[in-house]
Amino acid sequence: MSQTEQVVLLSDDGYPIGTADKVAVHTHDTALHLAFSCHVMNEAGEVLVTRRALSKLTWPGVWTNSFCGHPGPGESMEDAIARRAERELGITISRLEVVLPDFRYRAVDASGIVENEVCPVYRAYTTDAVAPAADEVSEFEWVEPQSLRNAAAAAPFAFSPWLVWQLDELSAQPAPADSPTTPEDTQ
Ligand SMILES: [Mn+2]
Repeated sequence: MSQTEQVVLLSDDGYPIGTADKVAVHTHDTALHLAFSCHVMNEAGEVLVTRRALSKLTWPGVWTNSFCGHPGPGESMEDAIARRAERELGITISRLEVVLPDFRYRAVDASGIVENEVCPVYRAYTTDAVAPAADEVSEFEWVEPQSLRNAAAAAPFAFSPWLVWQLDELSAQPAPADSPTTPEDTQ
């Protein structure tokens, strides 16, 4: 394994065209690369929201989805997600499914650093107690998915831009089969 974490660079139409050092690639003019976002659920149907550590290069201190990461060269998405779940949150995940396979975004953080990723979005479950790595996650909360959507819609500036966009796209999808919509006020 190399000394530094490597990411997979992509052409504009999404094909691998090389690799780059993870730290070196994230600049004011970041090249498109491969990543993922994961939304972790517990058995109560709550979603895990995390606050990015203040020491992180991009979006320090910003509330976001459970965790994100970059698959290394030759690493499967599933392996990368399991690796980052353990590294960032100290959890094992199960029932991994892709929920936004074509998500892609470019965003600029308050310091001018750019993210520019093809970033499929996954959902997974855990029954573990979250034990975050201090250099990745400074705080976390389990919240009702609808409460998170409401909060992100009311105050999008308080969350990572990719989370806000992901929630918008997920809201446009039908509800998962195991959580049917049951309006409380049906007469
Ligand atoms: Mn990235």
